[in-house]
Amino acid sequence: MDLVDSILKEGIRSVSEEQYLEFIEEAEKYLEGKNLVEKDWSEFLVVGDTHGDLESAKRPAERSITKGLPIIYLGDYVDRGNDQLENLAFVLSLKIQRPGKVVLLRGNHETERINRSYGFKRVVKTRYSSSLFHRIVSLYEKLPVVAVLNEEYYLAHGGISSGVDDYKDIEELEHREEGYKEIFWNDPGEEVDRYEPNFRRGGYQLYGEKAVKEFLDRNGLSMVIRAHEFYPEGYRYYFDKKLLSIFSISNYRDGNQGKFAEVNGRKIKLIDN
Ligand SMILES: [Mn+2]
Repeated sequence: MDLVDSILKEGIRSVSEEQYLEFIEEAEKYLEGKNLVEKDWSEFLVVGDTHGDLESAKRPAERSITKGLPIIYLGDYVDRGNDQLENLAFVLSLKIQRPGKVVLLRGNHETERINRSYGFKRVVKTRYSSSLFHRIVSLYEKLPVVAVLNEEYYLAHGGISSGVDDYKDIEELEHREEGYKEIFWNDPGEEVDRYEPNFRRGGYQLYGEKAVKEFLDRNGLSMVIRAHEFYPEGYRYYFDKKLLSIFSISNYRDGNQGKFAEVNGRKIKLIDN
């Protein structure tokens, strides 16, 4: 029985630290190990934040397998939820099983600093050890931050970065640079022209309609799809539908409805999760 089967049938208690560690090492071989991935997918599923909620990661995965569609997760797999180690193992197992049809992007919660404050470090230390936690943190470095699909869609956890004009330059960003971190921290702002400091996040940037349209035009792209923010209805369009923001966890707050997206060419269907 493989590790995810054990987790699904018998719970994380059935998995030893050594087994989890071996699984992380195996999964890491399948990750791209670069900042930017480009795919020619014209039909695909997109999933926003799942934060340790295994059910919200599983439902879109089942649809992607049934329909034979590739799937991209926009990051934030851990912190907050009840199944953090389980959810991380689940999405990594998808990558191992269908490496060319699954992309896992890095969210702002795939960082040591945030895991220290929002619960994942404690979860890993309580069940296993801090050395396993540090091994997982090093795996985060292998996750891409941006996917460009069909030379049309720009996907990232937070969105565009004030440091990046040409998306091809993302490949060269160092992980300690502000321009790299903005990709998984920034938020869109209706009142913002181009870029303004994002006080709500205690740093990074809000980006506005002009910044998005100029970025898309310059790069010959048509749309940004991102996650990173909660909406009761599970999604919100911004900037004349040049940007779609998705949140995929249901019952996260006050019976909210999570959504994921099914993209087919220019058509986007939002599906209850
Ligand atoms: Mn986030």
